[in-house]
Amino acid sequence: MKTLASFVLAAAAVAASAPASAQFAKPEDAIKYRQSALFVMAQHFGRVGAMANGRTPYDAKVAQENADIVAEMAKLPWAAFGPGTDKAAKTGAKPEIWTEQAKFKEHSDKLIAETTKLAAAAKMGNVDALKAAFGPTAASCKACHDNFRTQ
Ligand code: ASC
Repeated sequence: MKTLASFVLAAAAVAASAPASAQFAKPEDAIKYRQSALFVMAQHFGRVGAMANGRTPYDAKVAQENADIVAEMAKLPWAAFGPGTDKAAKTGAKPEIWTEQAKFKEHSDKLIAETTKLAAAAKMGNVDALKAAFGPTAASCKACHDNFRTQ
């Protein structure tokens, strides 16, 4: 009984530590999920960028709404790069994602940190703060693409 109880506790601990988003019915779903999350993030990041670069008029509320979405989306793709999701569907993901996992995680953590700062900057309501945060965020997108995505 003691053994069963500790097994149940251990299983519950594992389940609780895995994000809900880490569970996919099949590898193709994981690939579609991460590509979709990155696509949605890019759409909203593009809207922030247009304002940061003066291509569209600065609107503090719109900047904040879009930057918040970017920061939320930035958390999602990484759980979908699990084992067996390297080539189950068309993907630009390089094998290094799975062979250099610590380095890949550094890149995803960096993106999460930069997009969090971007959202905080957008909340300040001035375009200069937005501009200052946009560059480092775009650089973190690019660094990961340069290392881990086929061009
Ligand atoms: C974007 C977008 C990316 C990044 C990257 C930054 O707007 O879709 O993937 O910025 O181009 O270098």
